[in-house]
Amino acid sequence: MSVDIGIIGLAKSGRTTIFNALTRGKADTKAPAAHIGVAKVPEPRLKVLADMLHPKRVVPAEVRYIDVGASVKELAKDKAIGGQSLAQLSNVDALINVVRAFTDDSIPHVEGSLDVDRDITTIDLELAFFDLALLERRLGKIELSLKGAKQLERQGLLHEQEMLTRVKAELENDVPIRELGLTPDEARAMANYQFLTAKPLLIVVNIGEEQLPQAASLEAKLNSHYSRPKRRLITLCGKLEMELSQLDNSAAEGFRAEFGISESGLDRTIKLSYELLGLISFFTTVSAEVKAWSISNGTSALHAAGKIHSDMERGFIRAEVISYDDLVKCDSLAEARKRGVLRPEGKNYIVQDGDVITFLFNV
Ligand SMILES: Nc1nc2c(ncn2[C@@H]2O[C@H](COP(=O)(O)OP(=O)(O)O)[C@@H](O)[C@H]2O)c(=O)[nH]1
Ligand SMILES: [Mg+2]
Repeated sequence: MSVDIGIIGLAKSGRTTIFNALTRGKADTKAPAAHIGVAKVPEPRLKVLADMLHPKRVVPAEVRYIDVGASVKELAKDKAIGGQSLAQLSNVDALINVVRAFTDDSIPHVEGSLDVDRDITTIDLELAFFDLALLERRLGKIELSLKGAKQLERQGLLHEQEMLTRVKAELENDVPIRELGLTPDEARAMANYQFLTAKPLLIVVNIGEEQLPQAASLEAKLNSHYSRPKRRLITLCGKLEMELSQLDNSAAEGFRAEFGISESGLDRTIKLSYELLGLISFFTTVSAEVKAWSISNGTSALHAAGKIHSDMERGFIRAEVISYDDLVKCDSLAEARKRGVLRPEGKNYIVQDGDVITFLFNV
């Protein structure tokens, strides 16, 4: 399982440009088709571990970006063309909404004028609309099923009906599902429907190069308005980031310094996406490979093992765990073992960000 992030937004907002920047891709910005690409998750601790342990391979975690290439509205309307893209979109873990802020007279804005607030609202409405349609379909089916339902099934259906009716009322009042503060049980039940307003949302405001000096203040101003639970906003210069992503790292750093950009768009976007998704990293060091893995905060050692291989989960014996900081202090696993800081943990242990783990299992 990798982390999947869907890129949506109005046409000509710069979705494909930002997709290319994030994945170092060269997708044709003129082609309307969907694009899928992979980005390596920046993780500075990997390099430190590699320098210490001298593995044969260093394997970063990956994020998949999907540039859907059609609007949510179009996808929902036309099942025939939308089917596959819609399924892809429904499956993502988080969404990026690209909003145009750059000016370019040769590229007319689809709505006729530049208006960041309007465009943010437009996409919010499209997502809400999509979920409302889904809710209505499901509620209709429940209604039908209730007619012939036996007692036990009936209880379940009534419970579901009650929950969905509540969610629908909130959505109609412009409260997206991600802001409802659902209990973990409710959230788990809701996850099955793959509602779009339940997904964490990163709004990427695509600015022009000439706006770079104001990027930070614009971002702060917009965030004070749009930052909510599981929703954040950043400003990026998509076109420049795309050009820089095609250069090697040191050249790109040089240009960034000139433009006064402290961190790459890729790094910032992934970092924020991870925060929104509640993801943490852990590391494995077996078979001459140092690998980074992404899991949800709160995952047990057992499920973390299952993320690597289902055999590891099935035959789980125990985990040997050391925190990244402790390992760096000891400077080797052998020394850590000698000092007794490499500790055995059982299947219910909650994996912490930065844990270096060896899973023991038999199959
Ligand atoms: N001037 C300028 N043009 C941009 C910027 N970002 C994207 N564009 C251009 O806007 C057009 C639409 O971008 P594209 O990524 O294809 O948008 P999409 O339709 O949302 O996928 C392309 O010609 C891009 O080169 C930007 O930051 N500044
Ligand atoms: Mg495009």
